[in-house]
Amino acid sequence: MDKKTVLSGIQPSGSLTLGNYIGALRNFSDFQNEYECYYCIVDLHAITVPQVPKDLRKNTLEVLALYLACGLNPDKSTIFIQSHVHEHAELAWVLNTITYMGQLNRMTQYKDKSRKYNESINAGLFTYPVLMAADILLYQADLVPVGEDQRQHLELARDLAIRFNNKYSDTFSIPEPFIRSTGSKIMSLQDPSIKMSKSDPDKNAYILLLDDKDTIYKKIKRAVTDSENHIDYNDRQLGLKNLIDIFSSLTDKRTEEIVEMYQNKGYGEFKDDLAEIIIDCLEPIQRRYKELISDKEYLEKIYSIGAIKAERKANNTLRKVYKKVGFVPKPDMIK
Ligand code: AQP
Repeated sequence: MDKKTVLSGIQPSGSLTLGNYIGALRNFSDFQNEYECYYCIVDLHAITVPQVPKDLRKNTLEVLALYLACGLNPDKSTIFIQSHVHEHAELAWVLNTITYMGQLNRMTQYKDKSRKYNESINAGLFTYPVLMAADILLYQADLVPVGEDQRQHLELARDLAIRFNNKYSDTFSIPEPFIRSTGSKIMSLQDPSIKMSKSDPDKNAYILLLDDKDTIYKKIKRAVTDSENHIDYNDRQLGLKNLIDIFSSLTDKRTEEIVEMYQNKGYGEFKDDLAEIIIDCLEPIQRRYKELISDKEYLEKIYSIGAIKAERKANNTLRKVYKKVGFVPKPDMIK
C-alpha cells in the first residue's frame, strides 16, 4: 500500500521559539517511518513581512540545522528550501484564481500581521494562505502537522482542493491538520493573551531554541504570572496556565498531575523546575545544532538533494494542474 504523505514548513523569519518547537517541529520526526514526509523552510512566506536579506539567508540555514538537530533524517524525509522549487509560486498563482477575496479577508493571521506591520502591508501578506495551500497541495499531503494558529489556513487549503477537484476533476488529496491537544498554542511569556512569536519585539516574550541556560532561566523567572500565589490551571491565571502547558508538553505529564505536584508550593519552585525541564530538553538539540551549523557543505548537500526530490513530486502535480486548466503543454525540447 502507498504511504500517506505529510508536509509541513516553518518560516525563517527569525530564530525559532519554543512555541515553534512544541506546536510543530517536535512532531515532525514522529511521522518519518510511516509516512512519505516533506519538510520545507518557507522563505517565500518569510518575505511577506520585512526581512534583512543577510539575516534571511542565515536564518534559513539555522532552521535547516534545527530541523536536523530535532531529529529529521534526510534519508527518510525530503528536506528542502521552498524557493528552490519554483512550482510553489506557480501553483499559488493558479489557486489565486479560484480563491475568493472574502475568504482571505477573514484570515485572522492577516488581520493580526497587518496591524503589526501597518506600514508595509503588501499583497503577498494577503495571499499568504494561498501560497500555503499550494505548498500542501503540490505534494498531495494527507496530513499537515501545525500549531493551532494555522488551523484556519489549513481549512482554506482543504476548501481550495475541493473547489479545484469539483471544477476540473479529481486532482488533489484533501489534507487534514495534525494539531495536538496540548501545546498547540504556546503563549507569550510577557502577555499570555497573545501567541509566542519569533518576531515579538520583546525578547522576554519568548524562549529561543538556541537560548543559553542563563537566558532560559531568567526568561522563565520573569514570565508573567499573577498574585493568587496558588498553582492552578484555569483561565483566570493565564500566565501560569501557559507555563503549565509548556511543562506538560515537555514531560508528557497531564496538567492535573502538575497542579497536584505543586500544591502548597510557590511559583518560584515551579518556575525553577520548569526552567530545568526546558534546559534539559534543549541541551542535546543545541549540541547537535552547533556541529551542523558549522558544516555548510553538509547542509548544502541536504537542501540540494531535497530540492531535486521535492521538485519531482511538485512538478508532477503542477503538470496535471496546467493540463486541467487548459494550458498548452510545453514541448519536451524546452523543458
Ligand atoms: N506559539 C506557538 N505555539 C504553538 N505553535 C506555534 N507555531 C508558531 N508559533 C506557535 C507553529 O510553528 C509552525 C511554524 O510557524 P511559522 O514560522 O511558519 O509561522 P508563525 O505561525 O507565524 O510563527 P511565528 O513564530 O509567530 O512567526 P512570526 O513571528 O514570523 O509570524 C506553525 O505550524 C505554527 O502553527
